[in-house]
Amino acid sequence: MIKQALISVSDKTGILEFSRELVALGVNILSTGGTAKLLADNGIKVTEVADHTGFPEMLDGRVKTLHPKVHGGILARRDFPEHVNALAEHQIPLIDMVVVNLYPFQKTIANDQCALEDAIENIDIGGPAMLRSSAKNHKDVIVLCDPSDYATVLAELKANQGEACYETKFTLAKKVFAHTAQYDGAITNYFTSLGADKEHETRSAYPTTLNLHFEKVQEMRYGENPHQSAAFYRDIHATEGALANYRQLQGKELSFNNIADADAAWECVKSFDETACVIVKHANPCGVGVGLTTLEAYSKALQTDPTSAFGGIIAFNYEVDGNTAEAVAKQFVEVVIAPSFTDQAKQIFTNKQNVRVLEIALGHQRNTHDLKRVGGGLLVQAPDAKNVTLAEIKVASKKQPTPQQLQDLMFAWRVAKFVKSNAIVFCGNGMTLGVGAGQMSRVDSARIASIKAQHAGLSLVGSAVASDAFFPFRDGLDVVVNAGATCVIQPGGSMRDQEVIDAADEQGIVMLLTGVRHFRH
Ligand code: 93A
Repeated sequence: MIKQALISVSDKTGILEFSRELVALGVNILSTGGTAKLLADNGIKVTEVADHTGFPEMLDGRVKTLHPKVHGGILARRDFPEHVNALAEHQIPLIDMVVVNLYPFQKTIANDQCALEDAIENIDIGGPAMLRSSAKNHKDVIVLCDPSDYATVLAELKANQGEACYETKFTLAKKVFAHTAQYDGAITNYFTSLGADKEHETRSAYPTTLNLHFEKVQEMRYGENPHQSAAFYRDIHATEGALANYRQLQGKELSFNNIADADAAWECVKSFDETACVIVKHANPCGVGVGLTTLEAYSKALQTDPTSAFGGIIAFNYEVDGNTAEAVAKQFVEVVIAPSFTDQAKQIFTNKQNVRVLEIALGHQRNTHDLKRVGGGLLVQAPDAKNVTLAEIKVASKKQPTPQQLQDLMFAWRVAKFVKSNAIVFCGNGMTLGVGAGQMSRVDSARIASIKAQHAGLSLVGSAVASDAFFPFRDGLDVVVNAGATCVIQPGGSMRDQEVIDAADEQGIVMLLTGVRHFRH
């Protein structure tokens, strides 16, 4: 039966209701300045920590709860007679519950203009000390650092004569250590991001040590291959629109490869404003289509490469209706992703229980960093967020593009960004016609893309081509033009740009330069 709780919170959400209920359970409440005032003003009986310790809050609040009468009451082992006797000798009452949330350090530094002085004042010292003391002694102390836990803990206390079971206390303690580690990580990242100048006015996005915070979502049966163990972690800052915030409506558990491919499909489909469908296999789009309906977009995406689409991951950026679901359910599909599904669509998928159906809100959340693990290290970069606008694109050829060619080229360029390098993408009429991905030479990607279109029975006559990086020689260009392309979009920037542009003019095709490269590995 808990008798005494210490409450000291910066985020005062839900604290009045919670404290009131504790008092009703007969709990004595100790509290710090601002929190105590709020409780007292609302008619809740409370003892100030300063009155409890006999020591005033001092140094502008820097020392409020750092006192043996607080930490002794939390840390004493109730089953150790020496501990119990020591408390009696020094007249230290037990504290059975600690409710603390910390000075808002992360929120303070989120403002780029935040002064070092401000950041420092928002480093909580007493709060983490109490949280850690309680979490260490979780066998006897209930510790809460998150307002969203108040209701469940209260319900348990009420149902259990003012007690919480060991499992609950352990779970809460685990949460505390994760929370204080993350808090300290944020401080470390901030300090190590400060410039060398005395006022630390420059702040880098890349601190000298990186504290990343991910929480486990699930463990998988295996990783990329059955002999590799694996788990999926979510960035604790992930918001709506992030793949990691998926909601699975049905189907088997997602595998490692499912999640990797789902991410590729979701990132690509999200980049379209019009209704789009992206089919991914082995992390590459094997078909992309846009249309007036999700069904039209899907039919186009499927046509590009029906062979590869078998067992693929299919993503939509608009609600999936019954007609589309019916068409999708006819093929072997591993995962279907959309912001939402109509009831009819959901019903249709229930007949295909193996299909994993994911709903992800359509937020434009982007990771702050792109991470790539290398032996003993980590490569960190800003994500490839660049989307060129028409105004930034130059026509390099003598021939000017028609409006239809421009539209096809912009579509092709958008897709190429999501295809592994070297990427060559043939498109036309709002769909991909041939995708050449992941080759070590650009000319081979071009050859593969045209062969794939042939196999799918698609004509490349009058098609548009995007190349994710410049053509180092004219050979790649010759391959796509001989296959039927009449317009090409590429970054430019090669030593031999002139040779390639001359080739375009010689062949009488349109060539656009974006000035932006989209390598993806
Ligand atoms: O400045 S502190 O590091 N020193 C302390 O001794 C201390 N004790 C509690 N910050 C301290 N706290 C923090 O005060 C708590 O973690 C909580 O965030 C905040 C609540 O203050 P108040 O009740 O005055 O609003």
